[in-house]
Amino acid sequence: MLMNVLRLVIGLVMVSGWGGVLRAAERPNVIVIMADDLGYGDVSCYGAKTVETPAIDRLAREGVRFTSGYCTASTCTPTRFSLLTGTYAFRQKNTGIAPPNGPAIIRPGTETLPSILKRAGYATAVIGKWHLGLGDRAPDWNGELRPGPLDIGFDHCLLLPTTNDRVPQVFVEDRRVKGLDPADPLWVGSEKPSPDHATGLTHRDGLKMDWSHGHNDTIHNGVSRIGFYTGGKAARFRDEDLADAWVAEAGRWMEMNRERPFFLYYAPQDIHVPRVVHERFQGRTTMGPRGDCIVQLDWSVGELVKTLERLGLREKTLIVFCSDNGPVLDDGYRDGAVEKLGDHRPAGPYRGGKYSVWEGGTRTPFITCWPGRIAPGESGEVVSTVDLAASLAALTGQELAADGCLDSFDLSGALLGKAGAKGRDHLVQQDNGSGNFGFREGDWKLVRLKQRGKTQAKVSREEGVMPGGLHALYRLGEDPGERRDVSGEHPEVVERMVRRLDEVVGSGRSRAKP
Ligand code: NG6
Ligand code: CA
Repeated sequence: MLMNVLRLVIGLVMVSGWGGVLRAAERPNVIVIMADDLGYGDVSCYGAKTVETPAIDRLAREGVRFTSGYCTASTCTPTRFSLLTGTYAFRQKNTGIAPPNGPAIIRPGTETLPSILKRAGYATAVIGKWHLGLGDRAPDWNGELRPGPLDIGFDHCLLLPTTNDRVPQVFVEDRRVKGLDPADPLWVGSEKPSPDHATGLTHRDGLKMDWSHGHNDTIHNGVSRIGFYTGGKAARFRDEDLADAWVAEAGRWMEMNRERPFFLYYAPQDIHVPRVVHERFQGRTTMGPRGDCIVQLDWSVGELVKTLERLGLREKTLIVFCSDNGPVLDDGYRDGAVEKLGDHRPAGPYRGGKYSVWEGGTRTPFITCWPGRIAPGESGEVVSTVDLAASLAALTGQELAADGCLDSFDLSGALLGKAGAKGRDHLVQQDNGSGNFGFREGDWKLVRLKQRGKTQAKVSREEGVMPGGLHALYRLGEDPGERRDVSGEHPEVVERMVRRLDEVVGSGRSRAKP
């Protein structure tokens, strides 16, 4: 009898992840702030000295600062795919960096974080960078952009459709390009539309920010981009105004939904290239535009918190702060990020950054904050953005579809900073989809390359080629910078981890079948 009760209790603890199911009245608003290209070391609460981030630091001070918080991939599209679906992106084709005319990657009917919270009675919105494609085969820029966020669980959206360095520079509001004049249709393509179309190649001298690689197609706002477009002039935004636009829209939407629980996926483009901040933030740091972007990002976070305070919602709101991939310096524009870096270490103590499967690629700032409910502190538990779906489902009492959220674990206890609650016991790290993987199990980190040679360089643009063969093994505790490959000393660990990684990748899911 006692054993049975014990088993039941243990079972419940395992199932609930220890966060417990909250009664409807206790369910918090949830804001997931996902910064773009922000590295582990880019904010002062994670060790930055050259730039100050008081608003983000405040979240860390009043919440849990995770030291092993991860996104799933070292580029944007796969991380955002897995944030919203609870499934690793490598399980689905075409989840690498989405092109300007890419179709919707998350198909209607997929179990998603917003659809789960909608079932729980939440109002749902995404404001900011999308980069998960729109439309069936391609976006119909002058018509209905369907499917899109509204078909996978969001009630409302205001989007930067792809990235700020990819065309077009327009907002998408719900299903349409915002402010589009039908008399001036928007055309987007991958070929130069006419011989006299001005580009970053033909008009390089007049650019306000020069490019370094790629990014030399259509010019808008003095900056040449990836891809071509014409028309839609009235709908185009200035890069300088993006942060203000997101903040204003988020404020308006939260106020409108103040009486209901809401879920806001807040996705500012900061600090992605081209790094063009509002005039009032220009020159605010010694690091040039990259530093200024961090200041602008921090300002936005502070504004969101101010809005919550004004609406009396601060204690009713769980904020998760994270990033979509690790840092990069020169990502295609000559903006001084390399030259003005000084002592700043964008990835903190970690190796690599954006595009890599070293720790710097996916280990990022990760903070949860819910005043009154989360005791402030620090956590070394391994948590990932892919776990938000199952964790928030558990907190709000929602069952996950059996065939959905295939890699999402209920870590609600760890995310709420509960003493003794465990994070993940293993974690897969991917890049843009080359087949290279990082695999963490406790203190062990395996790096596995798909091929020797060409793909090796891709493991890290910044920090070069992995010496030796296809595998490397590191002990993160004593060697957080992944410098000393100990695979030769521990072949049995390599073998075990390779087998487990194969299992996770090959079995189609890592969340147990219900
Ligand atoms: C790369 C771009 C880079 C950035 C990245 C996507 C070039 C040479 N590089 O292809 O600038 O846009 O895609 O970044 O074009 S992400 O954060 O959205 O994944
Ligand atoms: Ca990114």
